[in-house]
Amino acid sequence: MIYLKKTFLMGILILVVGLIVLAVGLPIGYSEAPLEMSEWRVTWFRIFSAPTEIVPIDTVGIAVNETTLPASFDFIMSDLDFAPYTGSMDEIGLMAKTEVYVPSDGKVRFELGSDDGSALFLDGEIVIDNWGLHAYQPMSKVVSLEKGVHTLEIWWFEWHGSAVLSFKMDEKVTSSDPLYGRVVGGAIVIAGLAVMIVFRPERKK
Ligand SMILES: [Ca+2]
Repeated sequence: MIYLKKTFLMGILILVVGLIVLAVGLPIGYSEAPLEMSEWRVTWFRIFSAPTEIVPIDTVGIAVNETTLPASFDFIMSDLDFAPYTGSMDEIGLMAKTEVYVPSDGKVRFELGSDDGSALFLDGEIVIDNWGLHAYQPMSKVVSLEKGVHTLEIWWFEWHGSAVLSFKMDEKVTSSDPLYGRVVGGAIVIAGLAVMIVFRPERKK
């Protein structure tokens, strides 16, 4: 009899867990969908001074080249990589723009690294402030994005010494999936009810 009683209580416990899952969802219930990126459109600059505050590179330099770079969610350029575009490895900068199509609402992680300063903008709003004269340092941020097309822009400058620019972002958007929580929660509730019915206490005669 004690065994049956414990099993019945276990059914109630399973039922409660199922109801909680139904109410709050599951942290592991998520989906991933691939992003689509256009090629980067880049304007290259020779700069006259190292900007202490975040300003468009064209306010401290002169455009010397316009190119595209392949659409890439992950790239790193350093020192000699810049010379073909600017004719120099120092006192240079760039402003690069692209569009990203996000197929569903969700979270995306960005990382921007630079020597010297850089900034990342999403739809015109600053997301990562990595500005200043400094050795290479990466900075990252996770951002919630709505489904649709979003604009990304990078501003970067190199004054003296070594020069690096790196960019990384998730290639997939991670979305929480409420349906998953409901299906799993519903299944747990049914399992709890089944246990309660099968192991229900018998009435004394
Ligand atoms: Ca430098």
